[in-house]
Amino acid sequence: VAHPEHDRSSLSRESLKRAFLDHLLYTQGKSLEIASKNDLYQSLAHTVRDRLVRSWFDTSATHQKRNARTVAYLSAEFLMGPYLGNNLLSLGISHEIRLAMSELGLDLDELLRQEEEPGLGNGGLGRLAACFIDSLATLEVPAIGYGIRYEYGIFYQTIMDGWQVENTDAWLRYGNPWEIQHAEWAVQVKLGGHTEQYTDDSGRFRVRWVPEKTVAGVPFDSPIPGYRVDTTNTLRLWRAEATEAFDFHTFNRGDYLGAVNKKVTSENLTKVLYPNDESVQGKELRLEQQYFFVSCSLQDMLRLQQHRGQPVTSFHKSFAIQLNDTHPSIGVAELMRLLIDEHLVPWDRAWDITRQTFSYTNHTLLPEALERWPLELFRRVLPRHLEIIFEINARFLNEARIHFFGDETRIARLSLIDESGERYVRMAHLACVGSHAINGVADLHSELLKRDLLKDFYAMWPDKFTSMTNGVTPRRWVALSNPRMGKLVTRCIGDGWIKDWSRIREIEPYADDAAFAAEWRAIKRANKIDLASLLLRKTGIKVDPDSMFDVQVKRIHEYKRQHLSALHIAALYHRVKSQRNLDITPRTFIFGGKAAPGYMRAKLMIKLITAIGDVINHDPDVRDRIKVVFIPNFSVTVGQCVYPAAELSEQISLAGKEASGTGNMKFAMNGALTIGTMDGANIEIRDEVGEDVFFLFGLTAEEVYALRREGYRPMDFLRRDGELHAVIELIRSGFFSRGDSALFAPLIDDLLNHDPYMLLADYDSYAACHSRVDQAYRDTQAWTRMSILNTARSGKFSSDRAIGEYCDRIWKARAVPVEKR
Ligand code: DL6
Repeated sequence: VAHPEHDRSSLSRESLKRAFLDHLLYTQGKSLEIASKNDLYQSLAHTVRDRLVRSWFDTSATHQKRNARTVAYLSAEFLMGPYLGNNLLSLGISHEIRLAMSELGLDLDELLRQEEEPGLGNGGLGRLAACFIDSLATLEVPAIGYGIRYEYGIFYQTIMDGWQVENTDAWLRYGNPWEIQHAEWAVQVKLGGHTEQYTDDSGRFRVRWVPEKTVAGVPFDSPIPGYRVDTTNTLRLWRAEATEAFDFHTFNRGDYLGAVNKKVTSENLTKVLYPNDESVQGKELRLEQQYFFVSCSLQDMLRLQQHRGQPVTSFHKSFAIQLNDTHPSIGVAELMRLLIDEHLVPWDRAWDITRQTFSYTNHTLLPEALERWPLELFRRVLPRHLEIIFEINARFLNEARIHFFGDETRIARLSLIDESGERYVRMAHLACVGSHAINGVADLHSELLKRDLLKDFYAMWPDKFTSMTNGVTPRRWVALSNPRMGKLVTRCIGDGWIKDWSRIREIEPYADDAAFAAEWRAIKRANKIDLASLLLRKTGIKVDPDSMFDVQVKRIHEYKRQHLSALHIAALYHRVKSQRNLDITPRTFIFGGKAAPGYMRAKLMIKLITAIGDVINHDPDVRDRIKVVFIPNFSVTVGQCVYPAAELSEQISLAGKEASGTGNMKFAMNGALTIGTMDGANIEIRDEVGEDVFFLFGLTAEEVYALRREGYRPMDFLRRDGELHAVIELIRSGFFSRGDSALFAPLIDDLLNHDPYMLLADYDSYAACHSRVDQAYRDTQAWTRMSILNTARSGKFSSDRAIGEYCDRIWKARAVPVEKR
């Protein structure tokens, strides 16, 4: 972009340096001599942000002028990862900035490490949202990501005496250079109170909501640049603030402390991210958070609609709203409220608009993750919405009765209100009824939705259902995380893969090229050395970069079965101890992930892993052939170091439980082979890469159901397997817990008596599969070949492909190239 030297857009090295020093002086108030590392980082971040502003501006002007259909991605979580590196990549100035910094005596990598990652998400769902908005911008599709600007993101995890300890994540401590606050676009959000009926001037019957309180929503915008295109979309996150009117009201009554207290209460709304990924707790604050950001976002879209000079009745032509799981599903009732109560649109017309606007993605089959709100709590927080939901439900059930005449059991199952005991509002049902499209996130998951969780909706509206397999962005997960591999690939096939990951297929012929394979191996080794030094820094554990790096990083959950891996590691140890000279492939088992703070079983699983590791890592008989490391505070930043160094990717959930998985894709792109079950997107990964490039084990979803139907008895499986029996006895005896035989009893008793995730049923097959992995790894050339093929055939798993499908099949949105001014 050839802009004058003195403006804030120039990309020349000299002006980058000048701009950086300028920000150091005028934004941070420091000189190079006295600047802290944070000052330097902030100055660089501002320098880079300046360079995004023009295209950001041009993008919104183009979208407004063209009245282009805009995708609004509503998500309670956006796990963005650090911005600086990604923005440099998108602008194509990483190299120039590196040189500019080094001419000033600074190291770019050190500055990159200063960034506090905004941890505004729990895991898969939030990270998917981040990949999707990256792809939307890169594909030049008009889009806005709407979410919550939590003051505290996901907790910071440390490990003390082998246990998870949670610390607050004050990510905003030094300010966030990537956001711009737009107080002028603040909106008001009502909460609580009651409703009143009245007749308007034209004699029409209407309802007015008299809230108990009103909170202001203030937008904070961050630019989301597409990769090497002129499009820069927006991530708009809302912060709750007390409204002035409300403050004065209380203040004037002389209740100063009360006013301040209420101000604090209002602002609590966006204080903290709930740290549960697959379970809901029915907390009032959580419902308020959801409603708050959804109402802010819908009001904002209606403002934009007016700004574009469009009538509210063509809202659905201007916006396609995606509900990222049920967290924003209150949007269905809120859009109805805004249309009928505030814009006086008749019900039928409003319902038509609403249904054409929304679509819903389900991300989980786990029953404990299905959001439902006790009716009385819901009424207390959102009295008007409850009335609207009752009306939607009455009309919907009338329609359902035509489909399922006389089948009242099914009608009760379909209802938006669960009346089987205490009454609840079922949010997934609201999302289904109010959307024109419903999708799962991998083929198996979408099938199971149709067959099981949403079968009644499927019977009623089969055409609404579709499947959209997840994807991840190759920009962050390869270009940025694995620059060594990126360089090699670019040298061989050009850099087209960064924007079109399907082109990675072009490296397939190199799988048989000895020089390429040698380089591939050397890169993996260099990445392993980097990870080994990170592990040493974070845990004090020294690992051998020539051992196989066998990795399981993801949220800690029973269904993901980190404890299956723990059992297997303990069994290997048992084998090494009982056969002194056993010839095994040296392995480093690397774990990482957070457990929800109230999820005791998951926290105990972390303790089990670290306890087993503690014994193995210190036993001289093992002679470093096995190492076990739990890397604390797994995050996007840590992931960027882990995926490129992994050789084996553990994707071992019980079949039918993991909706898709996206870590499995990041590993595959970076050349790690998968050991996995037929679950989620593993199935499609195996289809793509080939069954000989995938280590498959375990029951299929069908077999899991059959076994459960027959009556699963875990002990039947234990008796068949002597080694497993010995391992379980070892754990139970307190061998890994300094003689404390009670510590792991809850885990072990559960395995023996219930084993809801069927570890014992899958154990033999898992252990046998690991023996195959062991053998395969010994043939270095064959392993390297598999690794290259694995990456070469991972083209399907880009979020660009996924977003292309959403645009074509659900959103009917298209690319709108930005006009530069
Ligand atoms: O779709 C993204 C991601 C999937 O890849 C994971 O399989 C799934 O577990 C995860 N789901 C959640 C649960 N949130 N809710 N509800 O994070 O979504």
